[in-house]
Amino acid sequence: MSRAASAATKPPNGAETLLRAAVDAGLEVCFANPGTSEMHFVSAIDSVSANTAGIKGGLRAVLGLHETVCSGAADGYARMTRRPALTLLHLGPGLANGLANLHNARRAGTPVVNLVGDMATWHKAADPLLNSDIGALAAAVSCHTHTCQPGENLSAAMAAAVAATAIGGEGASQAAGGSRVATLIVPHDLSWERGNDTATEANPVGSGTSGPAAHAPAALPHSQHSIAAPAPGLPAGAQRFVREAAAALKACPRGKAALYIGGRAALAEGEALLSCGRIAAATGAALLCENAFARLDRGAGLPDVQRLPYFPQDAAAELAKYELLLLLDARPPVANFGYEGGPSRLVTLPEEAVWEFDSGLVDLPAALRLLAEELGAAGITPGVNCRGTFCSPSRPPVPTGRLTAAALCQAVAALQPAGAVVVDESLTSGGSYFSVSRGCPQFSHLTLTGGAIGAGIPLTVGAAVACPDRTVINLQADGSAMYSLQGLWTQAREQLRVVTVICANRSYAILKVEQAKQRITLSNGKASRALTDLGSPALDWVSLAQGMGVPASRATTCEELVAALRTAMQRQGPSLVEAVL
Ligand SMILES: Cc1ncc(C[n+]2csc(CCOP(=O)(O)OP(=O)(O)O)c2C)c(N)n1
Ligand SMILES: [Mg+2]
Repeated sequence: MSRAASAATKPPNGAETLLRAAVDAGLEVCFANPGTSEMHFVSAIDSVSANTAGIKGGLRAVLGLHETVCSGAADGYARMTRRPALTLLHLGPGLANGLANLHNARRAGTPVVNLVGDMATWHKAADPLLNSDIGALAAAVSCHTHTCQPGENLSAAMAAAVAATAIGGEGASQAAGGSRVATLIVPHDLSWERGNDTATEANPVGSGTSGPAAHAPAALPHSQHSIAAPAPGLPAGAQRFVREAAAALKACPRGKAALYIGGRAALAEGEALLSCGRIAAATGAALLCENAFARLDRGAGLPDVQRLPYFPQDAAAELAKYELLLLLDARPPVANFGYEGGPSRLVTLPEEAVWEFDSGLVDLPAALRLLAEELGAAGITPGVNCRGTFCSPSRPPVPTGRLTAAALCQAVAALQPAGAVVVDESLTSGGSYFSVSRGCPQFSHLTLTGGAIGAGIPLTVGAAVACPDRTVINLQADGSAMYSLQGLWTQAREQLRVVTVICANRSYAILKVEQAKQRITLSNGKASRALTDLGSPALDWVSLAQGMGVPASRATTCEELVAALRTAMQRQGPSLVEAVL
């Protein structure tokens, strides 16, 4: 028998089986940072690669030079495709390095499947150097954690992990802050052993009904009005719920109701966002969105949504204007921190004045469409009879002169191409971008969902892999960028179309704001200031980027920034501009 023929008849090892099952379940990308216990996966990649194995829709492996890049990239990919990517991580320490961005993915409600190696089953008890409790680490962010066992059907284990990440999968209801991150832990010996599996039919990805029925999400109501059961399509109970919500909206005085949108409601796909705009136009309800949204589709022709302010007192003041609140795939807003004397939960309305629509429990686009019909809003057309609820095309002029944070935002809004994906981890520098970009050609806006900084650059990697035809723009605060700057190397390696604008204020500016806000006067001496100052030495972003293969330049005036952005937007690969503020 020839070598090739014998290879063909050899049963696949565990690593090949798991990767093949991932492909069968519809996964297309693996963001990887492997080690010794994952080497069989590394070797198996070619057997499932679209390029080398010629498998239609095979798996593309993308190397990240730190696990936070891999986990953040998986989040960015899922925010754009609404499908999970795989991460491949090395043992407990590798997973731990990826946790901050898995936390952000959990808050974003994005599906991610982590494949994490472990010590060989027979070696674990010896407690080798890299041994740790991987399950405990995974549990902090995962809705599903499973350690593969000897003799187990590995294809089924992978299919179950993928299914757990589906909407309505094992994760608790999305609007209640549930996770769609699944972690599969694979002992080293299982990855090399062969032939335990009879392949099972994997569950498809991305359908609202692919979660196993035994793991239907529990409804975690925050109000009297919650739909009690998962609803593919719109069953009678959901229809009744929608009609009752419509009646409540009609009965509410004009201007006293608000739609608060997040998750699925914030996306143009399925016309969910369009329905929100129509409902607002017909009823006079305000259209608010989460401050930390996973993805909001924005721009001319889409609803003009108001972002809830960051600081709790401001957010509470905004919410206090309303007597009726519809939470559309969004958790009830709470303060990000409990400040001395400050609020905790920001919604103070009685339970009967809060209506929750949760995409984990109901087909949200269908529910919003029905709600719009019930309110006589179905005929509302953006720009025609929408009473200004939708954004008209408008662009700010390109700025000139002194380069400030506001001018930086204006420059990006003036120049961003149609269909851009804007990854916004701009923190204090990006305050004005949301309003100045409202009339831009349609784009997707992604923000920091879980407050764990260092998401921006990794999110661009995933978004650009997901959307090769769209320009990804990263509004990136300098301190946060330093948590995951090695993602720039992956941008260069994969030649991703990403324009990074570093907001180089050489400071942890937000922490200075927080210090002042909390009136901490105990000490504001040199040692204290040193903990929020990044100026000495100043980070040289041009060198850092160039050192990783990303062309870069520095801008100190608006004219320099505009020229650099114009050049960058033309490039097929990545580039970076350090905007010195
Ligand atoms: C993982 C993690 N570590 C630390 C923090 C605390 N933190 C919040 S903002 C911040 C500094 C942000 O500075 P930068 O990114 O430069 O933005 P700027 O405030 O200057 O706009 C830090 C350290 C955090 N939120 N997440
Ligand atoms: Mg800064």
